[in-house]
Amino acid sequence: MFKRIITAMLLTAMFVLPVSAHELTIKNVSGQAPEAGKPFNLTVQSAHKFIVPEEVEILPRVKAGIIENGKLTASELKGNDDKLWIDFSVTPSDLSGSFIVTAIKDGESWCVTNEGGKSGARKDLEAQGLKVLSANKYDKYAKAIFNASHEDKNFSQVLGQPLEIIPVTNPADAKVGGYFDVKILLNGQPYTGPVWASYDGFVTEYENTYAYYTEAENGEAHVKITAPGWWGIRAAQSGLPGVEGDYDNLNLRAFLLFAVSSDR
Ligand SMILES: [Cu+2]
Repeated sequence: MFKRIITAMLLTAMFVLPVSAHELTIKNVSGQAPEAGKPFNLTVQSAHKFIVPEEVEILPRVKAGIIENGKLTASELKGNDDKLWIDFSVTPSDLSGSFIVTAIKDGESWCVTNEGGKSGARKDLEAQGLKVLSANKYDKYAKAIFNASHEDKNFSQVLGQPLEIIPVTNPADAKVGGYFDVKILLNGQPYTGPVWASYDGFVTEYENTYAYYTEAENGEAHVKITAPGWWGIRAAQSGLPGVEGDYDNLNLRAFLLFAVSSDR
């Protein structure tokens, strides 16, 4: 009897837990323009709303920096407890074209247990006597394009991230009323699945509320641009195979961020 009540409680706990996690994004909050050889200040944000900072991610699990010559130069990260974001800066060496900044979160194993949510490998928590109902890893990838220019090709670089949104449209050519085309790869293969998009300021009151929804087919998606500003396109893949004893499922989240100019 007692056991049955516990089981019922655990099942209830499972269903009331939020299914959507904080999304990882990047934003230039200062409005500073990048200059070659000078630090360009940015933030890594984690939130349920696009794009309202909500939580300082756990620093050791996050890496962020500029991609140059296909290589990530990791920046020093500083948690900002007042603003609820991570401050960092990148120093672009060349501004003849666009440059890519990425932020990556290694989610580690997150378990739902009989004593609530806990981080740690399934086998370690079980060894402590906990009942593990589910063990999930949420890895997140944000990729932002800055200094877009018409002649540039850098924007379409493929970084090889497990879930990656690659612009087909040059952000410099993105305009209100037009489509922004992307290619989405899941482990290097065309992704088929949901795609959301929104822009800074669209909805700040409600969580998980996006301006646009479509589905990628064979790795292709088309997002209609409806306002100028800082845009984010998001894809998500849940339920990938996990690692025995560590986590049952791997879940990937990706965001592509870029600016749409108002004067086109
Ligand atoms: Cu969350």
